[in-house]
Amino acid sequence: MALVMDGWKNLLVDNQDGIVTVTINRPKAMNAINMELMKELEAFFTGLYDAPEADVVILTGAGDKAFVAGADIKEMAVMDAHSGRDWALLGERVTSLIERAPQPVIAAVNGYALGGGCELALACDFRYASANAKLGQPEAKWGINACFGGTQRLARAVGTGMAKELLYTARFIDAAEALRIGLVNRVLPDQASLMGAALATAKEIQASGKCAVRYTKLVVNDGRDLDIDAAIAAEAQYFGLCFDDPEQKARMTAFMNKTKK
Ligand code: CO8
Repeated sequence: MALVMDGWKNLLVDNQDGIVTVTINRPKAMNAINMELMKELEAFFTGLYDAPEADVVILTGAGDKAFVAGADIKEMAVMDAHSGRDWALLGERVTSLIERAPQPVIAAVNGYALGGGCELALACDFRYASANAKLGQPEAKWGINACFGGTQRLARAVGTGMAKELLYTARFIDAAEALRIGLVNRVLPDQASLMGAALATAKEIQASGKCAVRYTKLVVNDGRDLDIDAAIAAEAQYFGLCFDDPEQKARMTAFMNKTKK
């Protein structure tokens, strides 16, 4: 399956010279994720695995109010144990697809990123936020636990104690607090500068070796769950593989020939 650009009901997809922006587009519901939207995300991110034309992905939300205000509470309200579990499994599948996508995925958090929205952002490689962003895991307020991987990824991003505090209290935090605790890497004054900064960083990544970036993503992700000896052994394996890639020869030769700074 290749990258699909058109025909989505809830996604807008744009490819600017290899930088693919995916906009979650359900602004009337603050981009809340219902089943239909989640299945589109699953199909889109599955397609990315076989999309050599995509170098870097930016994930954002339509409008200037919300990245994603969570899973659709109206749809979840009537679920039972079976449909709730299936919904959670679908969400976990999608967040894992994002986390393991071959391309780096940057979350541009342009407003509310709550519950499943915060969890989607957490599955991305890193997050930038606009100054009006509010992030949080309010699930406990609705009588459920976070279930798109949030209990695990939030703790890994900000530490267990901070994650527990946010999960237990259902509190929203603002962009400055998210920056302070390391949940986002940068805060930009508004949506335009947020998208500009995400695009500029995507271009910087694009200028690096494609294989090098992809292997780095793999080894950082995989190494997180290994002990240090196994993790650095994996690092050496990927390092070796880089030398099979023509780009390494071309880039180092260009340095020696002084044809590239
Ligand atoms: N689900 C459905 N609709 C939503 C959601 C949502 N999560 N968030 C907002 N909307 C809708 C509102 O219902 C409203 O629609 P309508 O105009 O038809 O009434 C519209 O968006 C605008 O929202 P508001 O009028 O409420 O706008 P405000 O600016 O007053 O407030 C807020 C914005 C603060 C975002 C507020 O809407 C809110 O608190 N929303 C809920 C946020 C939330 O708690 N999200 C987490 C949901 S739980 C979750 O994500 C669990 C995921 C993991 C579980 C998966 C495993 C099963």
